[in-house]
Amino acid sequence: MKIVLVDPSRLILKVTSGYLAETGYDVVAFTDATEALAHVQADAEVEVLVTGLEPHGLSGLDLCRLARDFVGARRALHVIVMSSSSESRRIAEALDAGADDFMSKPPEPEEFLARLRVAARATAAQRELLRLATVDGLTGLLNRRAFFEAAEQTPGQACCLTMFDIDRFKQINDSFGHAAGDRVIAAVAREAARQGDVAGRLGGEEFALVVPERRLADAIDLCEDLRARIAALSFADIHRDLAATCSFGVVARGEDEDIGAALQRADIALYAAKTSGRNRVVA
Ligand code: GH3
Ligand code: MG
Ligand code: MG
Ligand code: MG
Repeated sequence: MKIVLVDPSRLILKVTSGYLAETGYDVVAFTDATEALAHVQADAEVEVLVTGLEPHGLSGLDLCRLARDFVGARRALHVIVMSSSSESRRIAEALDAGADDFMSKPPEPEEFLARLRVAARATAAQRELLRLATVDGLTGLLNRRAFFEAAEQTPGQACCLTMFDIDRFKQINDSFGHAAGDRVIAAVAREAARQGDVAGRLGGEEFALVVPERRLADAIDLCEDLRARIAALSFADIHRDLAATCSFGVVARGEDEDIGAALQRADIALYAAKTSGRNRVVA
């Protein structure tokens, strides 16, 4: 677990970092809250922020607020405020500023370590909820909403997009059963995941991929490879006649075009791929 520790006292930072590191925690210490905030923002693996109330740069409460605002609900971050005063008003202010926990300063190792075990439980639960909310259970790809969010993060113009759909999938279900259909969906998804980091299952047997190519011609080549690999998949352990093909619509995303608009264009190209015979790539 990565911890960012913030306090103006170098002595407290040194002593505390010492026993946390001995226990196996990965600690980065700051006397300046602005630097600490930048570190929390830059390293998504930081899951615990521990701050005194009066570091350099920003107040501890402002650091809580800014760190909390930055991560929102998209990342697990457990914030602990430590203060030499344990007046109720102080504790309430810290909790209202976004802290999850409060402890006296300097912290007693036994208590601090126990509070970090609380932090580990809380962040593990939040990470699991985030995973359940973003990852499709059958395929391990991003679900529809998470795909849109992730794709929106990739700068426009730097990529192309494809939307693709399994051909005559209803027949696959009807002829070989729903479980076989699920196996086909999972196998198609595995091939798609090999082709790019941002791969999503938009619904049923429909997928989308951010293609890490700038030029439409290169994106078409990449989709053509993916199309051929899917068509070559064998499902002989289910039935020797079971096979799957996909139709693809590909677009280059415009500079300021949002993902929804680009995918709508990809869907139109996908429709053209379907009506012109299926198992093909149309741009
Ligand atoms: P087309 O070539 O035009 O895409 O034909 P299609 O049969 O694939 O058409 P359509 O998109 O209408 O059918 C999709 C079917 O996928 C309908 C639905 O029953 C089935 N389906 C949706 N989600 C799942 C799933 O998770 N598992 C299985 N086995 N089937 C699913
Ligand atoms: Mg369809
Ligand atoms: Mg289909
Ligand atoms: Mg479909």
